[in-house]
Amino acid sequence: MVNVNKILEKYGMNCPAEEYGDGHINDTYLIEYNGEKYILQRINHNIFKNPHEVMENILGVTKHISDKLVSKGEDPKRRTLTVINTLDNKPCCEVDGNYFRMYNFISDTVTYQTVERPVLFYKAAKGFGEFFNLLSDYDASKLHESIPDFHNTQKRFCDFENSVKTNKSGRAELVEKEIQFLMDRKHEVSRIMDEIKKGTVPLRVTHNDTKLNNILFDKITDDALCVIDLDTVMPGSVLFDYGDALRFGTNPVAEDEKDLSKVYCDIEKFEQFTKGFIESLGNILTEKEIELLPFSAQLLTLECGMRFLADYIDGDIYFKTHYEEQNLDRARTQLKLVYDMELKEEEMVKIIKKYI
Ligand code: ADP
Ligand code: GN1
Ligand code: MG
Repeated sequence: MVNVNKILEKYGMNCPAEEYGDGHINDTYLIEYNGEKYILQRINHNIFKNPHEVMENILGVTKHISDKLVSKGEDPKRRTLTVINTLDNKPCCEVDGNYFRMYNFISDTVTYQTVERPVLFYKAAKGFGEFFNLLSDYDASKLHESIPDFHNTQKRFCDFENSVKTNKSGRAELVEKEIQFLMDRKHEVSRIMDEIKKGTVPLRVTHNDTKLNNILFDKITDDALCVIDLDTVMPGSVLFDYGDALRFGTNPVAEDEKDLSKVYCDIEKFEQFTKGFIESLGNILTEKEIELLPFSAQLLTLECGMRFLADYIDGDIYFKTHYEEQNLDRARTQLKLVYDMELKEEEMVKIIKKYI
């Protein structure tokens, strides 16, 4: 348990902190002090090994976005995160071996855990698209790689095979069917990385964690207002951002739904996201990127399922879990989604053609 008073002292604040949000990685708290709200976060340093570098990335990226919005005559206050410095002017502080940062709380916004209405997903795509466009001239060499090989699915597959071999928790025997599902797709896991190596899929500045709940929507207009969770902003492929958003948003139920008959890729939602994405970025996509759009949804979903399953086999050491089999439930929804996306590939191609 963190000592909130000791952390807030660093900011000259003294008030209670309330646990907040549904992230799998960091610990998030809502703070209310002198009538103003703030977000306090413990950066998970087992995952982000260098919190100072993460903060450097975030400061660079948010300043770039803010400057650009100002130059367009727009007010950046609710459109990008603002890091609140400590009393000694630092963007994060260390307390008892943990690292904390604070942001302004962007009020009158909502986050969604599922796409409640298809149009929300169109708006999400526009929001991520705008984020991406604002960063299109950001110097990628200024970014630290906060998690190396984050979407290197081939490397992730090797890690997964090692988890199965090591079988730290003794759970591998319980999930032979799921392991086999992944093994059957081993030949596909390097498809995007191979194109990156060839140069047919360019590296750009990408978000890399485009889950629906990493975007704040305006409570009144439902417009996508602000892209958050910037820890993984790194050079990557736009296919990672497209595929990962579809992984989370086309599934009509929770990521850990136990009833797999409820889990499928909702093609109407696929269409809404694709429409918004292509409207925002269609003119910059290469031929190879366009060709790989439907596959990227499958691959990013497969990758995430593989990570959940590996973590289950490793004994739940990476993703936060709230009950015993949660990582397994999460892995199963992802694999069911992959299966359904594979069946719907032709439909996806048709939709993409309609908007390109
Ligand atoms: P994690 O890395 O654990 O996913 P996030 O940065 O995504 O953490 O934050 C978790 C949740 O907290 C978000 O989904 C969002 O609902 C809320 N949140 C985070 N930052 C802000 C902010 N600045 N203003 C309002 N809500 C926020
Ligand atoms: C994690 O931090 P959060 O909850 O937005 C994870 C993503 C996964 C996602 C699965 C740094 O995202 O890569 O796709 O869970 N983030 C990290 O829900 O590993
Ligand atoms: Mg998040």
